[in-house]
Amino acid sequence: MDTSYTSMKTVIISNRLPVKIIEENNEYTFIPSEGGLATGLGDVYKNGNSIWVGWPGIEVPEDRQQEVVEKLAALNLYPVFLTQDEINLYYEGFSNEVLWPVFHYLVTYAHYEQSYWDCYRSVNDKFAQTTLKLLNKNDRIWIQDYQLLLLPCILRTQQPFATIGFFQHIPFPSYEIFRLIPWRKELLNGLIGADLIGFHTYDDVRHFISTATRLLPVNSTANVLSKGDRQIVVEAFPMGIDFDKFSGLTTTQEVKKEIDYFKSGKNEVKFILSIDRLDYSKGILERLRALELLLQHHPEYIGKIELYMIVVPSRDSVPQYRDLKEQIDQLVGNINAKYRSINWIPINYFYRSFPIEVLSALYATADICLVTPMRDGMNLVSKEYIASRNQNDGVLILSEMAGASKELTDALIVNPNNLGDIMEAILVALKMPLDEQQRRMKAMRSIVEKFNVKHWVQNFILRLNEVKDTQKSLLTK
Ligand code: GDG
Repeated sequence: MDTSYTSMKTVIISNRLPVKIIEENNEYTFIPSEGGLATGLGDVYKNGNSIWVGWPGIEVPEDRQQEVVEKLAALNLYPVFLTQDEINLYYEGFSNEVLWPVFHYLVTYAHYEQSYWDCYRSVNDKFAQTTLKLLNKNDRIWIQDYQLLLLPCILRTQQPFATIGFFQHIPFPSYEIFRLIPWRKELLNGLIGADLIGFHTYDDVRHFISTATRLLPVNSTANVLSKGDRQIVVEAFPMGIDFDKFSGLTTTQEVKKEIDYFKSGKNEVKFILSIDRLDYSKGILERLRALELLLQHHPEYIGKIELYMIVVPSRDSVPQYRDLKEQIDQLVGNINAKYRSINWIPINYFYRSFPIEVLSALYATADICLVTPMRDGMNLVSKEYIASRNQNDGVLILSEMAGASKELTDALIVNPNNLGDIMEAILVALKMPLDEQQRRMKAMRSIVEKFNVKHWVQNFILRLNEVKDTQKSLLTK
């Protein structure tokens, strides 16, 4: 078994490359982005001869593609160029209007358009063609997420002995939900081209195995599927965060200044934080309704609590996201109008993103972090809050539907559909004695610190090597 996880070339493939693009004076500049996945995989693709393949994030005219290829190659990144039509149909269409809602159990939001599916197939094929040109015989391939479900099988067909891992960042639904998709068998056949398939939780693993064995001619023993002489291992790899980064940020001068600013004049007010991308899976409306319920039934907290709610713009060309934004605006407006006073407002609502330093100061200042998604593969915000609590105080309220709830059992766990449950949890959090906060936070911090994003990457890659070694030894017997 290979013990050094960076010693062999890994080809990482994801929908988006980990870069921010700036286009100024007809010139492209690419800045490596520092999202969770990019940080975790940094040790892999920034070192040695490993590479990352993906869409650069904008439509690049044909006559400028060579320039982009050269600039990205300097960062070990290789672009798959997509047209605006492809982005509309493959990404916004099939990925975000079929797979995203169905995998998050919101089946009535799905649009089963044949044109979306046709384009999803052809774009997965495009990713395969770019990858095959860059691939050498012994390379290890690691595919990320639901936009590329067909890619494992396309690559396997071309390279029968390739080492292929796949990780899905969003939930895998139960069979009864997945079976609704018209192209269900094609999707599953695509995925089982991989040697190792990873999900955040054991529940996702269970759902995938039961779905695959019901819909495909495969057998399963525990968490291994077999098809002919091929074996496919399916396991849980709960993703972590860069603990040191979030813990360290709160001690920098810049963040300390922001923390002082947030705290000034607010000694009597408890501060509740919520941070999400705009998405119907995140339970934003329900969270607001729970806060409204609290203000209605516990008027003693009027003037004593404030919610800071950051909603990061996302997918706003999809109609359901636009509707959701309007509903949030309206509900926030109603609650604030009803309960605010001249010098106090219950909800400080921001529809934009902030620099990481502001985020860090918010995490470090918030007495309570309220994370109540209807469904979430993992939810990294909950882990970032914990990593930012260097004094071991603060309370995390966490939905049982988030993958993170399986690890962070010392949070106050709630059912996000039960507004009374969320309200009660906020009341418990507001009154929780410091020693209890510290006991819970310490336990969660040690988990988030140990199972960080680098641990996640290393674990997946080592397991992929191990699975492949076992397969090879079975084939030579
Ligand atoms: C998908 C799955 C799974 C947010 N606001 C700002 C900002 N953020 C960053 C957070 C966090 C990330 O965005 C959000 O991550 P989540 O995990 O909470 O959610 P998704 O985006 O839906 O991610 C999810 C994840 O993939 C990983 O597998 O956990 O279940 O849905 O890192 O910090 N960052 C900055 N400014 C903001 O205003 N800089």
